[in-house]
Amino acid sequence: MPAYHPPHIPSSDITPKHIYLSRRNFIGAAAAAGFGFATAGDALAAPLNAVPGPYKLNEKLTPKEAVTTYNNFYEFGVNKEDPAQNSGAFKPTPWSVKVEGMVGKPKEFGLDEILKMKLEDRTYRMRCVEGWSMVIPWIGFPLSALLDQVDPLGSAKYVAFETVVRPEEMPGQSGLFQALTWPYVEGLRMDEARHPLTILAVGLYGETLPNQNGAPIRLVVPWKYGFKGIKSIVKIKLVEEQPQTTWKNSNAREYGFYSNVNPAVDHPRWSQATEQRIGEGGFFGTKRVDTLPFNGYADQVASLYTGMDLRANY
Ligand SMILES: Nc1nc2c(c(=O)[nH]1)N[C@H]1C(S)=C(S)[C@@H](COP(=O)(O)O)O[C@H]1N2
Ligand SMILES: [Mo]
Repeated sequence: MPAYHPPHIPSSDITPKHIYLSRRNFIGAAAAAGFGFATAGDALAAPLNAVPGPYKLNEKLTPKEAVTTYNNFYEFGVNKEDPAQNSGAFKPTPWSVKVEGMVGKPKEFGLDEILKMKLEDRTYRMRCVEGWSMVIPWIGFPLSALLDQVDPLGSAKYVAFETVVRPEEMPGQSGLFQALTWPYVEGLRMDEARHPLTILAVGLYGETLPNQNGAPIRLVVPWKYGFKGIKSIVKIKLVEEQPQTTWKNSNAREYGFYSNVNPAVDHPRWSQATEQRIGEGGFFGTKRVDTLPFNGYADQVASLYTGMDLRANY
């Protein structure tokens, strides 16, 4: 069982320094040597075909080794290396996603059907609320395309998402200490869910998602802090009231429902003005870059929040 530490403190702050450093050197050496850092969760990776999507990003991609070994997925443990190491028993197939609630045509989508959606390459920045970021080449499709198939009712105001609960395959969901309450749940307002930047991702770097990144299907909302990107989704429900969200339930003062990336609003325990680009300036390098409003997507999304107090609802 992982030792308890408060959520969202970088493991470098809580792990005895020599252990953290030796782990870091080990991972760094493996990545530098250029061999695929095989992790338990990669076993089922299969190539996926996708067409180029909109929103080109001219930024250096975060190395795949970092994207797939430095993760937050508390169902597999609270340390960054836990998801890659502890997700080998997780079975992302067979899989289905129920879409229900305030819709004219509720439907359970099988994974094969989902993989037949028009898949696009979408390279996005991802900014974790902890102060680090990556640039990830996702493969996915607009959430909107899935919603269109179930005829949302006009009365539906929000979309609620749920991660699978499988304590027998997800070691962070069993044992004495539970980091969060399960299932992990997230939500978006309908216009956020419908925004063309919002995708359901089924792959990264040209292949199906590794378990540690949320196989077989997860949400990606690039202008919000990473925790909004709920992984291994089994249920999507259209609802009238603002849904429960896991991190807000865990600590409402620190993690709001909206959680739009905002360098001007500090986390109560640290600044959000800059971020560490994982993989640049050395694998776990110290290069920090400025955090951008809405994570650099303000042109496209700021209008969703006209008239809203972004300081109170960061
Ligand atoms: N079900 C579930 N989804 C989750 C999390 C989690 O613990 N459980 N962590 C979130 C957080 S805090 C981040 S930063 C991203 C990390 O995604 P990545 O590991 O693919 O980079 O996943 C998000 N989705
Ligand atoms: Mo995060």
